[in-house]
Parts: sequence; structure tokens; C-alpha cells
Amino acid sequence: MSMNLAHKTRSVILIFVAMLLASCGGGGGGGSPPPPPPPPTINEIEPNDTVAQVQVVTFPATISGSTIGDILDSVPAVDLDAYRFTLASAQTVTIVLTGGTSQDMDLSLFDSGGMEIGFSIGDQTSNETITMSLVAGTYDVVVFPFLVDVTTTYTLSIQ
Ligand SMILES: [Ca+2]
Ligand SMILES: [Ca+2]
Repeated sequence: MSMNLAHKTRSVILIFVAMLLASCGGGGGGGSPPPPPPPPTINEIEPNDTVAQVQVVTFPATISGSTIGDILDSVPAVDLDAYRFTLASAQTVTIVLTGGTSQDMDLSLFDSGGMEIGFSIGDQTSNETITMSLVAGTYDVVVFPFLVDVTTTYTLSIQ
């Protein structure tokens, strides 16, 4: 009776150790550090349609948003998306709008005085890019739905 119990206990321990080894083996042996996390993507926060409502982001930024509208006749209602970033020092900045290749959305860049200093107005099959050498200061990027019939998501990269 007692021998039987001892045998049973030893068997359970053996199975437990085998399971431990199996779970360790699944870990890939360790050693290689995990890859660095990708930079976080900021979600747009509506309303962000006017200078007063502009969404302030930290440079550099990657923003996920959506837009709809028709600039020419305002039907459906135009959803402008405005983002403000500040450069601490002069540098070349590249702003890329992707995701609008089935709808026509465009991109404009304004200085702190409200002057448009750059734009990208490709057709609906293109993404939009503005690359400019900028002095230190504050800038507004605006995503325009030139002709966006259905709500369309985009990614705006300011690097
Ligand atoms: Ca929007
Ligand atoms: Ca908006």
C-alpha cells in the first residue's frame, strides 16, 4: 500500500518536471532582448476643425484620424483636422498623409501667423507629402477632405 503511494507520488513529480521543462523549452532559449516598442500613435481628438480647436501634439508625431467631406460644396459637412506641433530648433520636417488613396484628401502647413507655407494636393490615388526646412517655432498641419464621400481613416506622420 505505502509502496504503491510512493510510486504514484514519484510519477506525479516526474510529470510535473516534464511539464516545467516543456514550458521552458517554448521560451526560445532567451538571450535576445525584446525589440523596442514602436512609437505610440496618437488618436485624433475631435473637435479639431479650427485654429481655436487645434489638437496639440508633441514633435515628432504619428497620428491616426479620419475625415469626410467635400471642400467644394460642403456636402457632406467638411471635417477639417488640424494639428499643432512645435520645433525646438531648425530642421527639415517631413509630413506624410497616407490612407486616402481611395478618397481625395489633401494636406496644408501653416506657420504661427496663419500663413500657408506648404501644401500637397495630389489626386485621390496619391498619398500627400510635405518636406520643408523649418525654423524653430510652432506650426499647424491641416488635413483637408477635398472629396471624401465616406468616412476615411488616415495616418499623419510628422517627423
Ligand atoms: Ca477628423
Ligand atoms: Ca475635425
